[in-house]
Amino acid sequence: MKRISLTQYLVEEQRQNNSIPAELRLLIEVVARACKTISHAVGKGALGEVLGTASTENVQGEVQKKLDIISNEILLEANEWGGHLAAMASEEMETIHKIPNRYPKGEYLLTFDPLDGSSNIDVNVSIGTIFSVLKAPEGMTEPTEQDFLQPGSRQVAAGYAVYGPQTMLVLTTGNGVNCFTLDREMGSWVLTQRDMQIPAKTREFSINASNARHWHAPVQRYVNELLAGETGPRASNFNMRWVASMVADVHRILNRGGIFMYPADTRDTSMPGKLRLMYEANPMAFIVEQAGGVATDGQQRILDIQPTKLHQRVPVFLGSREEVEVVTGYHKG
Ligand code: AHM
Ligand code: MG
Repeated sequence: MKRISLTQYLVEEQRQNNSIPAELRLLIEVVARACKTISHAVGKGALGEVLGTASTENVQGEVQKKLDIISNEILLEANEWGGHLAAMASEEMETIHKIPNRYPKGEYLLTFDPLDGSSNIDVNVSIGTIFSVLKAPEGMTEPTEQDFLQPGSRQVAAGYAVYGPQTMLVLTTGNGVNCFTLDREMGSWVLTQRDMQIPAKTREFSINASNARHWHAPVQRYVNELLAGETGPRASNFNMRWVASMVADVHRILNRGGIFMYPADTRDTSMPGKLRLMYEANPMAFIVEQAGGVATDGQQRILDIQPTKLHQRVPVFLGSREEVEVVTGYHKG
């Protein structure tokens, strides 16, 4: 097998499709390198003394795990000095992180969830990193939170790394979705899946069913139909999977189809849903659409939502086209 590295892939993409400017290429390579470092820390586990809880809370009032903080630091440090970014924002930081004055500034904005699936860290189940890249608005001088509040359709790149039995990087720059596997001996990312496509039909769904009593009527109706199987109105049996790491659930869906749901529920008032728009829903929606799938908040395309807050939450329905359209239709109806 001829091995194509991430670098070679990006250079060839730039040449053939002119879709990746040199600065964006550098940015992606730096993020990928940081993910390699995070993968290494994750892999050490107790031996690296990286497991367990830190004594701090993040802006959403969630207790931070040591690896949440370590991963955030790794991404910040790796991306500060390259000259490709104007600012960064993260699930683990209350406000934006501007590039310090000692370094040159670039034209991109990076957002990330440094370690997604935190509840799985200490039990050795797949976790990941999610990232999204936007262009800074024309004429921006000092970056502010406001500059990040662009709809997901304006993303120029998005991806995730999944730290599982293998470490993989899934990437889109708006020209399909490709997957790279980390060669741990060589320390390089190798292209292992080109142009990933989500099957339009599926018989597999993902939702945290322990919240069922709080769901709104459209989600109750939809999931009840799936559970009724052959004898219900959908006349088909469905299987269920829930890893509780969005990266792992989305990765499965990219490979074999499925629908992933994290709906709003009756307990939410000001902030519907659990997942965050800027660094979870938007990058995943971009990837899913680029792989032929659909991503909505129940009403509209996630990528069309105009963000109003950096840490805004949003209901998420994504994956195989047919099923996402059914549940979205129930919301609209
Ligand atoms: P996190 O970013 O704090 O890890 O939270 C996001 C995660 C997603 O990866 C996952 O889909 C969801 O939370 C799991 O939620 P639950 O604990 O309700 O199963
Ligand atoms: Mg997360």
